[in-house]
Amino acid sequence: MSQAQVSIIMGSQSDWTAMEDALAPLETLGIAYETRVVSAHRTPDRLYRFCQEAHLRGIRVIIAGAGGSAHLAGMVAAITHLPVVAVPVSSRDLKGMDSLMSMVQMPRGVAVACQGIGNAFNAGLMAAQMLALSDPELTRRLIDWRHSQSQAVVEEVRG
Ligand code: RP5
Repeated sequence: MSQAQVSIIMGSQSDWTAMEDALAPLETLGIAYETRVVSAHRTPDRLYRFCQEAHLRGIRVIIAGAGGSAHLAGMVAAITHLPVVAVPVSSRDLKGMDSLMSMVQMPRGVAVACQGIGNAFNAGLMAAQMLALSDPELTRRLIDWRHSQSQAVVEEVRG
């Protein structure tokens, strides 16, 4: 596999079942990615190192998923200049509302592109759209994929 352009990080191995949906659009569109566990509160040194080195390794977009007090995406965005797409992972007690609120409400000056609760698929798609801005071939694949998605929607309701 070629050099990863997208890094998909998550706060815990337990986030994988939600986060693996991010892979589908990346694989369909031929974008190389990596997956890692990076926790803001359990592995702060790993977080810092990851953020400082990501752009040097060729990473261009970071997808960050976490549940609970999901400060991961905000901390990543605070350290690296790379775009950060956030996925609030559904939590046991508050069903992801806690994750959503802590990711979507970033104070002015540090931006995070927050997706819906558990919507890792759209995070992968958003990363692909960002990369397509500077890649005409990828833009063509993205347009073709969107076209086939539209074609797959039936017009007549089947009763
Ligand atoms: C967060 O706490 C993780 O992102 C995960 O969503 C949640 C629970 O983690 P585990 O206790 O399952 O490792 O840091």
